[in-house]
Amino acid sequence: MTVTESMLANAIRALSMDAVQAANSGHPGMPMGMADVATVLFREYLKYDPTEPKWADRDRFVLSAGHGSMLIYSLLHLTGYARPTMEDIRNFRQLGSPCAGHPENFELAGVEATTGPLGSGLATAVGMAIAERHLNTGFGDALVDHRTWVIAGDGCLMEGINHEAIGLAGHLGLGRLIVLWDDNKITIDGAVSLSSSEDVPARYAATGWHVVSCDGHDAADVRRAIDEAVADPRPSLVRCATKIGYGSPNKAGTSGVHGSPLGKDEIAAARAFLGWTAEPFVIPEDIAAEWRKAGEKGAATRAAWTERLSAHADKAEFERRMAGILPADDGVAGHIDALIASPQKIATRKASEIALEAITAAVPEALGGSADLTGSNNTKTKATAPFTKDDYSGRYVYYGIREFGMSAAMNGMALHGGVIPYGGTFLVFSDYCRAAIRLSALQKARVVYVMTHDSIGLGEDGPTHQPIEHVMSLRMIPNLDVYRPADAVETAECWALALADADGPGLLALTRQNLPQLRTEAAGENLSARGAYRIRTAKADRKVVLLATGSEVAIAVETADMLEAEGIGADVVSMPSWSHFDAQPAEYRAGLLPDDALKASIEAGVTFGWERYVGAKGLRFGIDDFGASAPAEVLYDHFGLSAGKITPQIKAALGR
Ligand SMILES: Cc1ncc(C[n+]2csc(CCOP(=O)(O)OP(=O)(O)O)c2C)c(N)n1
Ligand SMILES: [Mg+2]
Repeated sequence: MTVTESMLANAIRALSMDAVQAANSGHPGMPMGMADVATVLFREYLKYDPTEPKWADRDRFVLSAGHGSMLIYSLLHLTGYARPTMEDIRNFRQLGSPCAGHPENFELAGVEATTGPLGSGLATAVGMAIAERHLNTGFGDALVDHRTWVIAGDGCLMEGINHEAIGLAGHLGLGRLIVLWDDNKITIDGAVSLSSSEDVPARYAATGWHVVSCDGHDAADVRRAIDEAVADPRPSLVRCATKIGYGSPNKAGTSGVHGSPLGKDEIAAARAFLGWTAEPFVIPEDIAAEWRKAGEKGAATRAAWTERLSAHADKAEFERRMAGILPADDGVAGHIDALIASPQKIATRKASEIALEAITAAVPEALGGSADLTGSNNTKTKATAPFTKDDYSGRYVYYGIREFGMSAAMNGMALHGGVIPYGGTFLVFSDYCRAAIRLSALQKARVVYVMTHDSIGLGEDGPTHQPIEHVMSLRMIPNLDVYRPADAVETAECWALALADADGPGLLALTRQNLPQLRTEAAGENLSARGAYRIRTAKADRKVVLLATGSEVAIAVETADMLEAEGIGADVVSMPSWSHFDAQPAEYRAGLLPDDALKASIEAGVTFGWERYVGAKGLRFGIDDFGASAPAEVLYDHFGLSAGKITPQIKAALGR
């Protein structure tokens, strides 16, 4: 019997409904509905080699509709990836199985991005497409010549981030980005028409996309549409008309099949409808063989590519960049030497710009940008020309006012590899980026967020622009290193740390206002790497330790001077990074924060959280309300963040 395309797709359907049934949770509808489209994609278009899943020139495939995770698990298994095994699939959604509820990039090679928050995957794919075009200009078609494919559902297209993502992709003319839209007209609550009546294709077309439609259950029609998408120079939306849960005779086409097991009886009915007689988790050998053959097709293409790489003049540089290994000199050490020789009283955003001049000159993979605040975030350097539709060699993306879209795109760039993205906005708008920052951290993506105007120190723009809870709330995200440097030297040190961390994001909180350079002597090491260190040692008998971050370190030093003038010994600890400090040995931490001294924190943000270091008896100077509009110095005094206002309170606590 010849194996038909429908039989191949039915293998996906069977695995999906059986795995969801076994787990008694999951989403069978989407994989069953998109099985035919995915079969065409993975057999005929997608460039990949399951034996070398990290092959640099593979196509990137992002399942943006992450709830349909069984679709990608089925495909990876059937095409011959080492994982997931059938045992892994049997254990779908169970602890220890790489077949997590939603696809996780760190669980399985072949899962390029963690998806599940709807819309994010598509926006992440935009970044992958940016990275591909950029690297293509540097290394040529011989080494970099691939596409980015996305399967997205109604939800991905409805989310606000979709607007930002497709606007950016359309503007940049990312023609190698192809989105296959599962147009099944169903979401969880029921018909899409309950909540939406927009003309999606018209919206995409208006945004500079090519749009083509097909019958998602007719393989020949899917091929026709994909061929058209591939041929068109614009990014493409392929609208695939499908039936959610196709194969389930009684539930297909309804929201009932979106996120619940079909149930034993309906699975039996589906088996009969599809003519699928094999037991659960068994793929008939002829069908399995046909799928393996599809998976083997890429090997020859990869072998030819490997030969081209071997003969390529830029082989070593290409491999270095794709491996994510920084150049031997990232430019920071020389820059710090210059600062020590000639101290700078500048805002840390300006210090960041100067550090970036050195970094972007030394690290060609650094690819910057800003969400329309280039002049305020100080993110653009001489080495970074604009990345435009006409010149993808540029290293600076004008993201427009698209903070979430920028952040998600940066995730995609980092996950693609070969580039290290950094991008800026005001710290207060980190809230707009937050869902993507969380995904940077979860996905272990090296993204550097440059967040300026980091406190009431920004002054007159007032409470809407003044971060209060932001630094503290960002510290709560696991695997995100938040840095709040105190001066130009710490800023450079924090940049070096953020760049060096290949396994997660860093976020720099930087000031608008000028700060004195407190570090004027060569340290011989990156002191910020400790997370916190003594920047000033008590002269008199130590009674108090002042802990501060960023712009408040200078205030802490002034406070210490006032206390010392009255014979009260005060250490000042600068604490640019909580996460780095928490990773230090216990003796180091205890040495900085001794039990026998009063501890006081000074930070122009919420005091919530500082108990962790100052203890129940410590003092916490900060701001637990929204800011106000006034010049920065007036605000610092108004909110009590000055040496003159802090010193008496410390004396009182010491009984002096
Ligand atoms: C940001 C976000 N909001 C809500 C959800 C919960 N959720 C998961 S799937 C889904 C419906 C998605 O509809 P659609 O994309 O059409 O998927 P289909 O039902 O067709 O499989 C929702 C609301 C989510 N995963 N992410
Ligand atoms: Mg839908």
